[in-house]
Amino acid sequence: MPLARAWTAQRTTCGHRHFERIGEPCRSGERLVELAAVLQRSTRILVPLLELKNPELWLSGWRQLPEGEEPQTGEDGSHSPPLARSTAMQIIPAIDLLDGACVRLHQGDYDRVTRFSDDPVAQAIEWQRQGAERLHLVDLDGARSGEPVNDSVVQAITAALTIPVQLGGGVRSAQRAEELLATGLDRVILGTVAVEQPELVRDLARRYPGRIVVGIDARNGKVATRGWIDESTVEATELARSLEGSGVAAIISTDIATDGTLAGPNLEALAAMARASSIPVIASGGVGDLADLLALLALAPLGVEGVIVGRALYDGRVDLAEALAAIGPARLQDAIPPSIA
Ligand code: AMZ
Repeated sequence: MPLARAWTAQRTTCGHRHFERIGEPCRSGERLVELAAVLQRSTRILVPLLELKNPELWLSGWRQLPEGEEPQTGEDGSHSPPLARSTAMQIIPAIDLLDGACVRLHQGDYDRVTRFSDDPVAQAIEWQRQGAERLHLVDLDGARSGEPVNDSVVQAITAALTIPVQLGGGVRSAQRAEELLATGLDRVILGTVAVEQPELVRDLARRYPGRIVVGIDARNGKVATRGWIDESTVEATELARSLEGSGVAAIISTDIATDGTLAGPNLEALAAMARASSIPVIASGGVGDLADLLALLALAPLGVEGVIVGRALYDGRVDLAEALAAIGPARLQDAIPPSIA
């Protein structure tokens, strides 16, 4: 589909704003298109190409200008108030714990481990210092064995931070979930039991509103369990659909094939997960750079409200502060370069 030359945004305090396509900087795989604000000479916005190509993903308020209608210039040339921020996404750094250390696995494979830090508490404090608003913890030993293994580290991290912390991996009973919620964790993530004991998830979600999250980890569209070693016959989207109305706070949707690969998130799978229910979706797996995060932003209107970032943060490919400025709640529009002002 050819890209239109001009768009107009309607959801602002001052009526219509018009934008014009100014080029494709090809920062990463030609994913980004820049739109210049015609009325607002001082601002520029970056819109993921995916969003522009697929009108279904357009943010509310975007519409293509009708044929022949040109974007108008400002009457007095003065700066208008900034464009209303129509969307943002929470960026959640991940700390995966294996034998007390902070690691990343490649596609969840316990034989392909990269060790990033032997001091997960210091690492957690560092993510908080850099602006994280929430931390994602996984007890990888727990996910594999079904038993808690890294509790002392988890507790030290929770005690050291002021931001909310969520934990998944090996939470297989109501008692265990309740214990964790009582020790200062904001949310617990249930994966295997969501497939094996769906009633347990519903019961906990009813009793702990806003604090139960379901992790749906998919390989070829089917849910994997027990450290992703077992494969079920349950479709990931079907599981998401079945959770509608259960009261779970969010679904963390992980695409195992992309997890730990930096290859870019599986946007189609995420869009399908978001459409399967009205439960907010947190994207997990595959983020490799800032362009990936911007591409994900296009899914925000579908209900993707957050993204878990792991390896890309540890490798330094994504700078947390920069990512927060690009897609986080305080997301700013960048100043227009003098060459096109
Ligand atoms: O990387 C893995 N092999 C892995 C992983 N990251 N296996 C499980 N997990 C995570 C899931 C979810 O957050 O993404 O553990 C949690 C699920 O654990 P359980 O024990 O409830 O299935």
